[in-house]
Amino acid sequence: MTAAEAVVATLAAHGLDAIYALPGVQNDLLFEALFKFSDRLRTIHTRHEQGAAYMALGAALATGKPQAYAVVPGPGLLNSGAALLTAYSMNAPVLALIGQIPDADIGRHLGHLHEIRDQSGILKRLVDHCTLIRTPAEASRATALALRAMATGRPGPAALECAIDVWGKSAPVALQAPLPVPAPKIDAAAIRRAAKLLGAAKQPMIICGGGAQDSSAEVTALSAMLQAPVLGYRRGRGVLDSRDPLSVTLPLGRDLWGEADVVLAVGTRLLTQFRQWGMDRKLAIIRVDADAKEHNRLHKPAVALTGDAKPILQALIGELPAHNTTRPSRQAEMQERQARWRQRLDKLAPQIAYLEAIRAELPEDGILVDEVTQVGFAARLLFPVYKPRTFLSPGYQDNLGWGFATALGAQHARPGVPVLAISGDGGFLFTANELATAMRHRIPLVTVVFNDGAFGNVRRIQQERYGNRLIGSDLANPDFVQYAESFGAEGMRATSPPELRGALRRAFAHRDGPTVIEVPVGTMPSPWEFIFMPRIRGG
Ligand SMILES: Cc1ncc(C[n+]2csc(CCOP(=O)(O)OP(=O)(O)O)c2C)c(N)n1
Ligand SMILES: [Mg+2]
Repeated sequence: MTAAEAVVATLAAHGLDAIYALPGVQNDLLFEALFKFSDRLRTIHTRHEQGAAYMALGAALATGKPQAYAVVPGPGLLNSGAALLTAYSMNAPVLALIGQIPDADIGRHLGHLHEIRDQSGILKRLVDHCTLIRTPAEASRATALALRAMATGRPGPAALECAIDVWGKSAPVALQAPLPVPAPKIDAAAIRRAAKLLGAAKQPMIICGGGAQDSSAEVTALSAMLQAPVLGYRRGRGVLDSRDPLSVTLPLGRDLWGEADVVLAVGTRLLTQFRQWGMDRKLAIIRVDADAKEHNRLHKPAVALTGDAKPILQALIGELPAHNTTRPSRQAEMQERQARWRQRLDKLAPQIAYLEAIRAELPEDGILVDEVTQVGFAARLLFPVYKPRTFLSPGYQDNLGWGFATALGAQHARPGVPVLAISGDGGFLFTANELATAMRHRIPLVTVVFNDGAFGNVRRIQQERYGNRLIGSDLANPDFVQYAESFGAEGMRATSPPELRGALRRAFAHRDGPTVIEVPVGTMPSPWEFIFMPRIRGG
């Protein structure tokens, strides 16, 4: 087998069935192998390397399973950089396969095509696990080790580099089967301490981050046992169904943080809580995190539990009844408090009307991919999310332009459910070229572009905080309907929430290719007072 065949066969043996890729001479022999294995692993080629990497990211987020992309070195790698950075920040299992200049010349600065200084060093700053494959004999094991690293501890991306003249080298290859992922032993004494604390808590609260996405049933059970509200914002949304009165987001979550005596934090950095909302000695924190280094970064928790959230929460559910009491329902109280905040959030009425139209048409298991745009900011606060992994939000990078191509990957990996991308006119044009990819591979993604002719968020800040000195925030746009149609995609325009509903219904019925719906909008009210809120604890 060649080194390339060993890598591809190993990916297939690990259950990957697609690779998002953009070819080039350094990777020609990788593509030869992809051709050979095309019945097991489909190659989805994109129009820009960022599209390939974002698609892998979207596929990983929508499925929770590892995904891969392949690009040429130097500019190919850098073009994929923002997506790889986002994958790291979101703990998403994305494998980057990156080409290299001739093996013997790596590090010699000879000016080979796409040469970049210390590519391995750059990759090591972007991912935790990175290997340069030097022989076909090591290629399969290197791939399996990368995939294991992506699932070990805090999940995340990994990278494999391989030189132009190594991909095609042949040797007898022993294919490496998936390696077992080491799981830390659950600390029974810590589980007992956590159960005691929670059982005795007067105002328990649960906070979920992206690390809780695969323990929805456990969080739901604990919330019911403790009558504890569950805060999820952005990446933690959908862990507890929004229809449960105990399911909260911002800003009610901040009020509850101010009242809590014990917080169970699952797969979240707690950065907003510690840095914005404040902390004091009256609050005990129980942290569940896959990464032991996360526990003590800002405040030492009362109890630290390291490992996968699901088995840890299951152990906690087993232990809790011995320490907990039957608690009166908080349903009425929570409904009343949610309604009160909802009245204040009505300030965001224009965004809410569009979100209601979307929720009415997006099926329960449909996936909404959020963007750095006005309706997106409101969605994080208000969009009802019913199931885990159905609300994809870009995490702390919050990088404009991630949405469309990420959604394309989500829709490609989950063909059975409708995926909807929302974006502004600014964000959409970061990757709108990938409409060609959606057409080429018949990906039925539906995209709504809210067009205010501006980097609206920036423009509003310039208006409100900088004396209306507008600079670099107005945009000249194409006609988005004609733009979509020029690719052969469906293009629609909707000028009101009811019209958007109708357009969405038609768009979701069209499963043969992509649809873009342009929604012309005016300036929207600012959401920031609900997102950056003042300290509530610790003076
Ligand atoms: C990669 C990146 N570049 C720049 C920004 C800063 N930024 C945040 S919002 C925004 C404007 C968004 O414009 P648009 O997509 O049209 O959404 P709107 O606010 O108009 O709804 C910009 C430039 C960012 N978040 N990420
Ligand atoms: Mg805009």
